[in-house]
Amino acid sequence: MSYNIPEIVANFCTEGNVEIIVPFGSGHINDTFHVKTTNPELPGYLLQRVNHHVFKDVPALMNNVQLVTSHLKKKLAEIPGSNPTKEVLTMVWAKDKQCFFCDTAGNYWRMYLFLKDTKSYDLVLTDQQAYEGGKAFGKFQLLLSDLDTDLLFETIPDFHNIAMRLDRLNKAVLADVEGRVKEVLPELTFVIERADTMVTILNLGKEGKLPLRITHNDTKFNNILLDMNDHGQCVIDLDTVMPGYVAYDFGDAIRTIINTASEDESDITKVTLNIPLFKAYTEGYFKSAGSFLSDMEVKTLVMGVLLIPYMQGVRFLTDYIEGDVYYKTRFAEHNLQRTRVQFQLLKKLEEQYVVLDQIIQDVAKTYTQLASKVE
Ligand code: ADP
Ligand code: GN1
Ligand code: MG
Repeated sequence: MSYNIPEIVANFCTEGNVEIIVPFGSGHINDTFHVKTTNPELPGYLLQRVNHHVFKDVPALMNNVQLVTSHLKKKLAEIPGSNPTKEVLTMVWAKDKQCFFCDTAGNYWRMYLFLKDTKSYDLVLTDQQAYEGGKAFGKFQLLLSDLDTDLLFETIPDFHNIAMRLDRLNKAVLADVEGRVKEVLPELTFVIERADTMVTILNLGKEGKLPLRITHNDTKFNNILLDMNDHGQCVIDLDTVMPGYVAYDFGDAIRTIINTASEDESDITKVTLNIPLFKAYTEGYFKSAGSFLSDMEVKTLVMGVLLIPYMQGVRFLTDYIEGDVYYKTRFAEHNLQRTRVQFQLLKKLEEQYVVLDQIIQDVAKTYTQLASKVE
């Protein structure tokens, strides 16, 4: 799809003349562009078309983003040495005084200040990056822990509800619109074998044993911007910030950090676990979030580490069976390849379940001991 981007940019309150617009990032849902201006002093802008087939109520979503970013900026302003402009996304308003612009074709656009001298990583390379990622997502949850969850609109209902995801997969199998079910029987067996054990977090939540907090819900590692020294700078991609369980955010981050292969690797033998990166992320996460996590939340973190690759595999598989209607794909079996990577990752994680849980419990214990010494 091509858009008249200069015309769209003209609807926002920008400074300087637009010089060049480049497609940006590797997201699967929205379209992102870096808008550069002729003024070298200005970092430019980040323009995004929000996918309104996925996010059915973009104005309500943008209201969430507005609430979350202003809350984060207010909280950071109280912390000495913080820089809210660098550490939180800043929205650029449209000329009609809304925080988005809707074009004549019904596409929704939004703009942020471009954060220069930052990097996002699809694959994590060093322990420091993983540690900084954990610190950044933990701090994000901490700073939002006093924002009323009721204020946030659920941008995708039942986003991390595994029972609903399995139901959707079941319906896709029954409809089999593309005739692809016959190709994925081993994957379906894999899903069925684990379905009963994957509802534990959901059930603990329903029983009132886990608090609903404001969580990010898309903690892929590339949704953190690191600065040029690999320090965590800003958590981005706020479309799915809504009430959730911390184990979901933990599991999604680990899914993208611990895997030595990319999310769509064609050779699944390359999927192995980098346990030092797991430990580093866990340490960073507890450094920021250790003060507010309940014992039950700590216990469920390892369950999130299994659940999220499972759920992600279920989602890719459903999309494959439904004919690739949700995620951007570059070739016919892209979603199937992604599914196989998630399921291979899950197999490896299952083998190391005890080791991973021990690391979490050790880090939690160290954190509690240190915290009690400070008191
Ligand atoms: P998607 O929903 O498609 O994943 P993101 O909001 O994550 O979109 O943005 C895509 C990429 O654009 C990010 O991975 C990051 O590299 C870059 N990016 C996003 N926001 C900014 C920003 N404000 N400044 C600089 N780069 C950004
Ligand atoms: C999508 O937009 P992006 O690429 O950051 C998806 C996430 C998945 C991820 C898998 C709204 O995230 O839930 O975990 O792909 N976002 C949505 O890579 O569905
Ligand atoms: Mg993203």
